[in-house]
Amino acid sequence: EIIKPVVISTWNHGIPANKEAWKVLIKGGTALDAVEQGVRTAEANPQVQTVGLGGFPDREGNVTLDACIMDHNSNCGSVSFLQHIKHPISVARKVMEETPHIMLTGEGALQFALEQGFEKEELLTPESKKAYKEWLQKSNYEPVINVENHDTISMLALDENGDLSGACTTSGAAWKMYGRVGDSPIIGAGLFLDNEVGAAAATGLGEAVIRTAGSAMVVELMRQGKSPYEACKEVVERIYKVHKNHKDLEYLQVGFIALNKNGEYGSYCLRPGFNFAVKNAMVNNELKNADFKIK
Ligand code: SD4
Repeated sequence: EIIKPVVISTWNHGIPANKEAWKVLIKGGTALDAVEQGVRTAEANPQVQTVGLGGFPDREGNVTLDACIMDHNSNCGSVSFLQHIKHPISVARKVMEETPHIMLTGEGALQFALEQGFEKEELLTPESKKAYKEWLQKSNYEPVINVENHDTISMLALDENGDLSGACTTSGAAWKMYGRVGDSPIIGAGLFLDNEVGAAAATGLGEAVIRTAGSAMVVELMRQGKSPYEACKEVVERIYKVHKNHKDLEYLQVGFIALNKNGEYGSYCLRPGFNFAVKNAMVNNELKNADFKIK
């Protein structure tokens, strides 16, 4: 029996995000609307210092945002290196629906957002500015595992109709170089879905997820018959193998969530500390700790 609707999303802020997404799903709304509404909660929350408003800046003090969205028809939209817009996920959706393209970046993305009626805002909050000033004293780039490269919100949903959608939005790795783009706006890396099979999304060090086409691989493994858990596990193990002798290993954390067409979900990460939130008719928006590779 297929348990639907269902929504899953990454980290603690998945709880309020799922709650919002559920309001859409329970009314028979689409997974697309659900994931957009869901992740907007994290974008708008200044306490979430790794997504949207209040995000940690890059090493020059700029808050730059990456986001993407994908629906059951494989339509997708994405923005990268976007500044001054609180809801990049909604801009990504506009790129999907209103342009002939998939991805807009930097100044072009900002210009498009303003044309679409989004407001230009200051996203660097006093708290994040303070953290930045503290970071500047040492200025070393070794992201703290589960802290500085964590908290991207990725969300996957299966609606009443049996259709999948996904969304992913982040301010990226804290203290990154100006212009750095991570996995989160890249379809196939930070997010991927195939409505015949399932959906997957990533969190963690984007460089590692891009190198391995992470989310696309998870979906492909589900197509070959693996459960969402098994598919996430195999890709994390592959990422570990690829990075065994890599300089990034020291601060490498990656985690995946996956959801298949039957409403089954799963997750796996490299190191302890990654959790995700689940809401369906059986699980009432609970946080679950992902199983991990490096014990
Ligand atoms: C990035 N993947 O920009 C993002 C950061 C992240 O959880 O996921 N944090 O590399």
